[in-house]
Parts: sequence; C-alpha cells; structure tokens
Amino acid sequence: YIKMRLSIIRTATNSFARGNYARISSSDLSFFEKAIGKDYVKTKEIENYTSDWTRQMKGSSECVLLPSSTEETSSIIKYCAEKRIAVVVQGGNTGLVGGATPIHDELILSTGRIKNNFHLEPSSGVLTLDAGFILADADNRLAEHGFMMPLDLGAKGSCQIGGCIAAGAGGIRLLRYGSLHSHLLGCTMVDGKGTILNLGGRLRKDNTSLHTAHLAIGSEGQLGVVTSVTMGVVPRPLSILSAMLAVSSYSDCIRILSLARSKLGEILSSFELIDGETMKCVESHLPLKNVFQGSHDFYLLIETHGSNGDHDAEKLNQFVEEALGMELAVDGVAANSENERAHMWRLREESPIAAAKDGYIYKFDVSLPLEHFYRLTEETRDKLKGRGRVYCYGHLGDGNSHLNVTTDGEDEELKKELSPFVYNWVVSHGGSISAEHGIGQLKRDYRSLGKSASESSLIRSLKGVFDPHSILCPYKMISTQD
Ligand code: 2HG
Ligand code: ZN
Repeated sequence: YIKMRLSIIRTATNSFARGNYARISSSDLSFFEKAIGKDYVKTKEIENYTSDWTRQMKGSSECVLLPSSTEETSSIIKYCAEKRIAVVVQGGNTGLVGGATPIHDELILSTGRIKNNFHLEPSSGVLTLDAGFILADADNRLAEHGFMMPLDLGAKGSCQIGGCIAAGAGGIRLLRYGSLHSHLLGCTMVDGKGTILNLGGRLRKDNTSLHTAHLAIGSEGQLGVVTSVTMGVVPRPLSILSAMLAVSSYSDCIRILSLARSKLGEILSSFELIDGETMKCVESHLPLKNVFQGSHDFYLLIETHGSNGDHDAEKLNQFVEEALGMELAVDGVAANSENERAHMWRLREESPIAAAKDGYIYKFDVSLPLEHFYRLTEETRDKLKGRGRVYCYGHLGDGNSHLNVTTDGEDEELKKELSPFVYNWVVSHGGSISAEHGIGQLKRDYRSLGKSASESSLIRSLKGVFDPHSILCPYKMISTQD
C-alpha cells in the first residue's frame, strides 16, 4: 500500500502559454497565513507537490496551501478569484495524467488536512467523510463496522477520497459494485468563486432535482474543490476468493468472461487480464513468479466477494473446472491461502511497475468494446514492427485496457506517431481515450476526440458557471486558455 516511486517518463509537453493570471505577492502570502495559519502556507521544500508521484511530470509553484476545512478552502478560493490567482487542486497526488501537477506557477491547494468529519450511518450504509481521508484509512475504519469502500485501487494507501471523486477513479472492483456514480449521493464543493455548494444529500433515492453532485465525478478540480463526500458503502464480504486461469486466445478470454458472469453471478467482483508479454516482463523485472508452469498468451485473475466461504469456493471451483473442461482455459489454479491470493494480485497490481522498469514508457488507459479490446494491442505491435515492446493488462470485465509501450531510449519519431495512432484507433472503434485515469495534462491535446461539438460547448458553459474567472486547474481538461 505504499506509494511507489517509479521512473515513468511522460510524454506530456509543458508548452501551454501562461494565462493572464496574477503572480503571488507577499501580501497574498500574508492573507493566506491569516486565513489558515502560518504553518500551512508552504513556500519551501514543496517538490512533493510540484511533481507528480513519479517525479517525471514536473511543474512549479510559489506556494502550497493546506486548509483544514471547507470554510478555509472557501476563503482561499474567494481571495484567489478576486485577485485572479490560478490554483491547482491536489489530493494524494497519485494521478497518472498530471491533473494535479501545476504547469506554470499555479498555487497548489492540497486537501490533505481536510479530514475532520467521518460519519457512518450503519442502518443505511451511508457515509459522509471529508475529502482528505485516505482511501485505505477510510476502508479500515469502515471494517470496524462490517462495511467496505466500494472502490479499490493500487494507490489506496495514498489517494484521498476527494481526489478519487475528482479523478473519477475506477479500480479493480467496479465490475461488482459499479462506478462512483452508483455510490456518490452528495458532496460539498467550493466553486471557482469560493461559494460553498452543498450538492445532493444523504438519501439513497432523491429525484427532486438534477444530480449535481455527479458533476464532481471526473471533474479534475476544474469546477470546484471537493471538500466533503457522501456516499453509499457496501457490506464487507465475509469470503474473498481468487483464482487464475491460463488461456491461449483472446476469444477464449471473452468466452470465459461470459461463463464467469453466468456461473459466478453476483459474487464475481474482479475479472482482470494480464497478457503473456506482460507476465514475462513482470517475471524479468520483479522478484515475482508466474503461478503457472511455462508461459501462456493470456492470464485471467478472477475474484469473488460473497457471504459464505464454502458456497463461494464450490462455485469458483466448479467455474474453473468448467472453463478447463470446455477447453477455454489451458490451466487454472485457485488461491488456497491469503498469501497465494496476495501473490496473484501482486502479479496484476505490479504489472505497471514492471512495465515502467522495462524502459522509456508510453502509457495508455482506454475503454474499448470487448470485440476490439485486444486488437488494439495486436495492431499496435504490427505498427511498431519491433520498434517497441507492447504490454496489455487491465480490467477486462470493464472493457478497460492499460496498453503500455516501452522502448530502450526516447524515440522522437515514435512519440509523434503513437498517441495519435492509439487514440484515433480507439475512437474509431467506439472506445474512449481515457477509461479511468482522466485527461489532466497528458491527454489534453486529444481531449475533444470522440466528443461532439455540442457536448464540448456545454462543458465550457458549465465551466463558466462554476469558475467564471477560470482560475481552477488551468491548461488541462477544460481549458479556456485556447
Ligand atoms: C492499474 O489498473 C492502474 O493498475 C494503473 O490503473 C495502470 O499504470 C497503469 O498502466
Ligand atoms: Zn486500472
């Protein structure tokens, strides 16, 4: 659960011209010190905030502000709006597209200290918590009451719940519990004028208005700062089981997915894919061993969440036997202990680390209809003709591929070709250029791909309503600078 420091090299450019924003002066700093306390206005040793967690996406900033409440956040933003000071909002800084990294000299507003209120209503399973709570900490608190956070991701030890909402995080159990849209009931957001907006509420059902709280999901800090979240949480499963299958063709992986849906039904919680190249990469760069003898073209990691261990084990074993009996899988193993289960998950969750160790890396996070999911990997391999190594892993059950390409050194030609090729391919096959990582600065140049002009214009209008001076997170997903 520790945030990992990798040497991922990003393909983002820092070539966006600085907007017409004010520069921070000493009287601004005095205002901030008065508003939130001297200790929480940082001007030195702020590299942890000005770079993303990989330390490859770097920006600069004069200062980091750490408010501890919605009210303090509001007073900062109100002041910045009046003075036209640009602000970038940052949670746990675990994003993968540079959305929380400043570009020129934006002030950094970190939500890490906004973590005073945590209130669970056990009868309804509705939780209200401040934005700065770390996902794993919130989950551990819920465990004491038999509940669980419905979302789970590799960065859980560092990412904050407000950031998860703003990033529209997906993760490894979306297949079972649904996206954040299924859970978020309400939130408090401070808009770009400093107004405190109380959106939605604590009710599971409320059809009295537009579902405005949902605008916060995936908004990347561009509409406001999420300071408090109200969401439905789920009963903690009494039994969690995992199994892996080795498979020799992609079409068999899809047949196995259908089999899993019908045989495991409501207990199916994860259906993850690791392709053969990725597994070889994991084995060669990390001290981890494949759970199968020999190598295969595809591996599936399947997890169940249920309430009766014997029942679930019987179902899972039957499913594995059936996949083998129908010759859809060539080998299969179920984890027999917590250690074995953890080992299976390390193979999948550390795939990005292995790929990053493989060389200069080009990362993609795309959604595709299942019939095209793996063709993108194959066609990227064909296109590169050995100029790079292509890895695919991801959340197959959600149609979310993490395509990663690595080369020995930086390849300018490839850099120019690769993103347009992948993104155009994805959009022309009915996919999305960002499944769960967002747009941030990494995908900014491609953000209108697949979007209608009318949708883009609506989004700009909304930005104008929430943030009329465009001070929040400039140069990114919804940019008014160009
Ligand atoms: C995952 O599913 C994360 O492991 C990261 O979304 C994916 O970095 C990646 O390629
Ligand atoms: Zn992922």
